[in-house]
Amino acid sequence: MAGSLTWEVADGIAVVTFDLPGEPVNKITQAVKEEFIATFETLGRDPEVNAVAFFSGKRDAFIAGADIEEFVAITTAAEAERLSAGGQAMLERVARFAKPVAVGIHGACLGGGLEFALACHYRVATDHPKTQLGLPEVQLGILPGAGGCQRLPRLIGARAALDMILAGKTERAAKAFRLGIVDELVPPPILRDITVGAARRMAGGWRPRRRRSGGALGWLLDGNPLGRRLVFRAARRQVLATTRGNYPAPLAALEAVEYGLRHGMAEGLKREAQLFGQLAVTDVSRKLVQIFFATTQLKKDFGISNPPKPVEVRRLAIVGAGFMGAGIAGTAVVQAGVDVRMKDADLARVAKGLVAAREILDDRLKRRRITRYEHARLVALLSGDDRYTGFGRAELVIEAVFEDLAVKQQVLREVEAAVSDGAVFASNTSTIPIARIAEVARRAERVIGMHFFSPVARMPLLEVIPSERTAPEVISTAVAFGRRMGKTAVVVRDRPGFWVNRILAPYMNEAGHLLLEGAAIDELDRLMVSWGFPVGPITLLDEVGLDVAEKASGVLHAAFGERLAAAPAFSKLVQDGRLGRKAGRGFYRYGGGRKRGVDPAVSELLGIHPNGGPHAAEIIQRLVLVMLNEAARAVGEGVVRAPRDGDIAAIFGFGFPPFRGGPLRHADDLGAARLVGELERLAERHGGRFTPCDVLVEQARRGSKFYL
Ligand code: 3H9
Repeated sequence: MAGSLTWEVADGIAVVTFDLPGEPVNKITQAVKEEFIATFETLGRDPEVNAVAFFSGKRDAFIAGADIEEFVAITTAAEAERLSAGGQAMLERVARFAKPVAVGIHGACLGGGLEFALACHYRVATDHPKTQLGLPEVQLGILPGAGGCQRLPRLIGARAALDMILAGKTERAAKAFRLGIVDELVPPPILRDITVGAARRMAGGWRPRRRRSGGALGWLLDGNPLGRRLVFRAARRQVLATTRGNYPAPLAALEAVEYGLRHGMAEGLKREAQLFGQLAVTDVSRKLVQIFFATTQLKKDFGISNPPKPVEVRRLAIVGAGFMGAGIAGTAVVQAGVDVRMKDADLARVAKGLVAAREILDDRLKRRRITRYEHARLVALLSGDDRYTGFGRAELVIEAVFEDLAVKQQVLREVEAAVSDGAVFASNTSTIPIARIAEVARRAERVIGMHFFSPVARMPLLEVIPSERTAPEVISTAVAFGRRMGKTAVVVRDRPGFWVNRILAPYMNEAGHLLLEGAAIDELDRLMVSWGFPVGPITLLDEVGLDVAEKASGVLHAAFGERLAAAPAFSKLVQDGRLGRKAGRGFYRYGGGRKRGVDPAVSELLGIHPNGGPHAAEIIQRLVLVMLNEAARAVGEGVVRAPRDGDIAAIFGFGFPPFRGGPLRHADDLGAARLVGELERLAERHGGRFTPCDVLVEQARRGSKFYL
């Protein structure tokens, strides 16, 4: 195999380039590890070499970490521990290398890549947005196992290191510089010279002097054992609150850091490798790695075979300057840098939408994601009107008006009269089939669904819904533009509710049935949060808006009959003006931007007396199984093209617990035979909505699964 490390020596400095042949990114495989060792040995012996300057040969990527495929192939904890110890040993050689090593970082520097950089003696990074540094291992269910849990806290202090490691956070170069991970921040064209210069200075005896950021408080907390104990106690509390014991990696990483600081580097490394070994073979890690690869595959998948070249969108027009429209506008400007024109019925609404869109830009500025200059440039891209002016130049129009077929069709007619023939019309409907909306279209082949989730700036999913008549070029255009907006795009079939709302509906409805049987509002939420959802079903209803949920529910009921009829509980709340968080009152009360507890008036309104309802295990069983059953049924109808898409959409769309791998993986884990048995028993007691679907019955009969 061709080597991945090459070097040339000039003026006493060996300039080493890492370029893994045939791969889009550099990753550290077993073979690469051996090559590193051999290379450093050779350079160590070479009397011509006084120092090393290390770079990546990839255009915009430094090192993406250890090869994930290699570690998932491992089946025993002992083997994984050896892998980690091997990585540590290699980096120990770099750290103890007799000649100084400077590293020039441009592009993603993640996991084992950052661990390598930390072992080097001087770090220079470019200030380019693609330069990101981080230890994302816990997001794969493991921990930084090549010395990262030891070197990072020693460099920047326990508090800042835990902040990064426990959340698997990736930081831009400027932040990494402020934290002290990077010694120098430079524009890309001078990276090489500055790094080589640093190597040369170190060869001449100069040593970087580092002062930890964080001031007196930082010293108090990091610089002495008592302060550190406080830091660890707070971090542990925080981890338990966010993971609820469902993810073992952050706690293990915390232990590796703490153990190392207490017992010294060598003991810390040993403990780190042991814990890495244990984590690497857990089911949670396997599930998280599957999600990583599924997401990576989706980045390249346009949802159709032989996708035509997408239309390049430079101008986006949006109809409806409400919460969704403004969210789409702000996100499109920030992420894709396109010109955005908003239209609504009157100028007051347009102005409100523009302000809301601008808030997304302001937030980015506040979090230093964009500069003042970029902010000013992006703000200028937003404009609006109460007529369709400017629509003639848009390549893509997204409508985000009220969820009502007649209203959406009217908008489509008006837009078609205002745009060019080639423009794409996308509806942000959450439930109404695109074919129905397109019935009134003159150019139905240019009509598609782009279903964003709320809040648009934060939710990572986009459902793209072509109708039978949508042209392939329109599909690739919608997917490509969704990606430019930073979304994971999943192409789904044009059935009512598509995928996400289709499988959420029975879950929400079941929560309504349980309420009427006496389950307490906050108890339902608490149970599902402990099962792994970010919020429970009742809070989710309040967030989505009860009026929106009622509309969606009406469409699904009409399409699928009694099985998806809304629980009687919800319409009473809508009639009472309880529309959820946006109205300041739903099941919960809201004030000052915060949730203020369950509103006792709701029980009275619904005529219910919370008495605990069914026991906890049954509540969870009913809520989960009704969703899995609907998901399996929708797969049978071809709503998603592959189980992978269904699982990723559920995880990214409404936070189905990632450690369970998604509803279809979870169904596989439980097994169809068990699911069918439990659903049948529930159907006997609670009615036909639990009747197991044909897909599960067939799987149970044949012993098959969603995933091979
Ligand atoms: C680790 O380091 C453990 C150590 O602490 C201890 C060890 C002892 N491995 O995403 P893209 C593939 S754990 C294997 O489309 P982008 C990816 O699957 C690692 N493969 O590009 C895809 O393959 P294909 C911690 C990897 O520009 C191709 O490269 N590191 C790895 O959008 C292109 O990827 C991470 O978790 C890998 N480490 O984004 C970082 N990385 O072409 C994971 C990438 O066959 N990686 N591939 O479909 C990323 O976050 C992104 O890939 C990155 C580039 C930001 C680097």
